[in-house]
Amino acid sequence: MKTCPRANLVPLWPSLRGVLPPNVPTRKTAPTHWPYASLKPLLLQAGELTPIEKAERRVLVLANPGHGLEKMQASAAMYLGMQLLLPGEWAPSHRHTPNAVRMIVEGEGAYTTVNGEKCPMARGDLILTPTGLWHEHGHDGTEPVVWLDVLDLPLVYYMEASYHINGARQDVKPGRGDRAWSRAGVVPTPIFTRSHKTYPLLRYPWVDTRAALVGLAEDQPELECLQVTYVNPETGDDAENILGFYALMLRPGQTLRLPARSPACVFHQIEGSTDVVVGNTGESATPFTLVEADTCCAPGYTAATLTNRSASAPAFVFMADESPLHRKLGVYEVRG
Ligand code: 1HN
Repeated sequence: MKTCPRANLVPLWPSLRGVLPPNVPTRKTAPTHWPYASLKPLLLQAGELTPIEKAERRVLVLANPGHGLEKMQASAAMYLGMQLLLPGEWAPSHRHTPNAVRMIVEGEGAYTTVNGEKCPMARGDLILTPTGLWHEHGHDGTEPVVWLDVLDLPLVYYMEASYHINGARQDVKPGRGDRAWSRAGVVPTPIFTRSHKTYPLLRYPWVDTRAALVGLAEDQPELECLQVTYVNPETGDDAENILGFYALMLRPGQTLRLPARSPACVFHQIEGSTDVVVGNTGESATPFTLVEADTCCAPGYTAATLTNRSASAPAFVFMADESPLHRKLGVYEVRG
């Protein structure tokens, strides 16, 4: 590129097509599969080699090669990491500007305390640690616990708005992040709700999410896309401001085509096994097979086809995407 460093000026015209390509944006996000079977031994090895006191958070980042591994990005706006906490360990309290969620992958007995609410971790649970809320992790159990962290870190960092503050161990208050809103349709009466929390629900137990999906499937046998969205139950808005979170059920043997949409998307297998084809079937399509605890990602403006590999049992998939961000910015598109 021709530049004029003395005046800090560059001509636009040689780069115009590059920054504004015809019809479809250029995407660095490559379809990528992170099998849990190859990740887990490395994470356990990190557990032996790296004390939690040194690491603060013991995480292997699921980095997208299209962005360059050192960028620690799964997509333009999403960060993914697998975190390991061993029995008795404690990851100290801090808060930061990026929003995070954790999807619990395996193990029992660990918890995240979020602004004083001690949220127990069980497989498939979703725990929110939104922007600005104190959070620390502890483990009273006997087995290693692993969870998937999903953050909007790449975006917040790009905005030059990413920073953290360390804090003291939190005083635990009553509540465990989930109980005030555990039944849809019967909610705490607003005039008596004194807390006025920005994030009224911090923990979404998998037993309830799974039951909602199974109930939806039984109630609406014609419904093709059995998907629920993790929302703020008070407002109905997405649970967090930048990334969206969803759980999907595939009926036995079902194939579901998800249309091409502008946001990039992450798939994580909670139960069962799913064939994922990223892109339109044909030459450019990338196939992955997700077994339990596997994770993959798809770039934006790209269709995906999901097939439950079992003919007898449902499959359950957790999804994260950049939809809330795209909608707020006015760039959200469905291409069909
Ligand atoms: C973080 O605060 C956690 O609290 C995990 O467990 C991963 C990655 C980047 C920035 C902050 C945690 C993180 C993180």
